[in-house]
Amino acid sequence: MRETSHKTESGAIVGRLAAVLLLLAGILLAAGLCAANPPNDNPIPSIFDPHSANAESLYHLSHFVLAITGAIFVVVFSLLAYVMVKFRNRTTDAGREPTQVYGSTQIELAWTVVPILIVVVLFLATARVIHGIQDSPKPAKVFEVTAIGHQFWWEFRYPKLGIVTANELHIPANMPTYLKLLSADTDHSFWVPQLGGKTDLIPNRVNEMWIAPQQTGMFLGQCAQYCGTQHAKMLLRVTVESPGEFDAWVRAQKQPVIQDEKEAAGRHVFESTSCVNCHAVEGTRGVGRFGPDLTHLMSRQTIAAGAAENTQENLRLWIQNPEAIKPGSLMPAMKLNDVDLDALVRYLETLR
Ligand code: HEC
Ligand SMILES: [Cu+2]
Repeated sequence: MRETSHKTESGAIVGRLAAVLLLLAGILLAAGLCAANPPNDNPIPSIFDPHSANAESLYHLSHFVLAITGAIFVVVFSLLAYVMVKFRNRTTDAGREPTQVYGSTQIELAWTVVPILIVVVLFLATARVIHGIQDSPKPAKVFEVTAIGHQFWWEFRYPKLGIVTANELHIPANMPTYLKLLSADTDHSFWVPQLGGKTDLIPNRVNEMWIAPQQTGMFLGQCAQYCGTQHAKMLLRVTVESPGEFDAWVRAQKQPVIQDEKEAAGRHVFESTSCVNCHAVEGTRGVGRFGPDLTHLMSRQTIAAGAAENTQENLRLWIQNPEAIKPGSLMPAMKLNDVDLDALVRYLETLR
């Protein structure tokens, strides 16, 4: 009689353990599939794949923290599992209470002192990495960019080159880039996980951060601070280029727009509607700074801070109804008639 009840009990425990293991295996498999197959042109912005000196030190720190917290997990989980199995309620216990233990200086000291030590170690390790990144001496040769957060897009200014662009940052690979971070409205946060940690962009304050990419390529990022309705579609693209490629990009950005007379009608639509109050296009009446600079719009792969690809269809849809692509966007629906809209989109497509 005793024997059988014992057997069914352990059977139930084994069954439950198997279910938990199966669940864990499923989660691991799903995570593995996600990590194993990143689409080529859209790398997963993971902190576990660093490509910049400062991102590298954060990566090592996160390994250290994960090792410590992982060890805590293993110890606590094993003790818990052991206690649950060993002291489970047996039918033979007949509802009796176990022996009660009141107060143990040793145990209380242990569970106070050990966590304090762990927290101090984590704190010191983190402080060391933060100090190493923030207070590292500025090298003589750096590249400087100003990034301005707007609801819900990024403005990038290259003061020494006289270039203004949006959402897609191009930087050279052969020197560190120092970013001056400003905000036009509310709190944003610049975060490209593979290139560095997060730094906030705060109104009326100048923050700084640096990245030192070790490799060319495109890296995705994201505003990491809730800044309003459309915070989620405030993406960032950083293209790290070889010095040659970067110079070619700079030359293209500095080239004056060739005003194509064939598209004069579209240009007229642009200049005679309120587009000019919010957008700048060099050599036109448009000098607005509320929205992205459109002078070299077609040099960008995406529009609306990565919310859509920069195609003719998307441009058309965007101007007619930005909400269709990015609900909450601060650009109003322009409600143009089809003839004007077509002419305007054709004109925008000449802004290379
Ligand atoms: C009230 C200001 C305002 C007006 C008027 C306005 N826009 Fe915008 N526009 C914006 C803002 C703000 C954004 C950025 C939206 C975002 O990404 O969240 C934007 C984004 C864009 C973009 C995408 C640019 C990029 O690189 O992401 C294009 C193209 C554009 N506007 C064209 C126009 C045209 C053409 C007109 C006139 C028919 C116009 N806009 C009128 C404010 C305005
Ligand atoms: Cu933001």
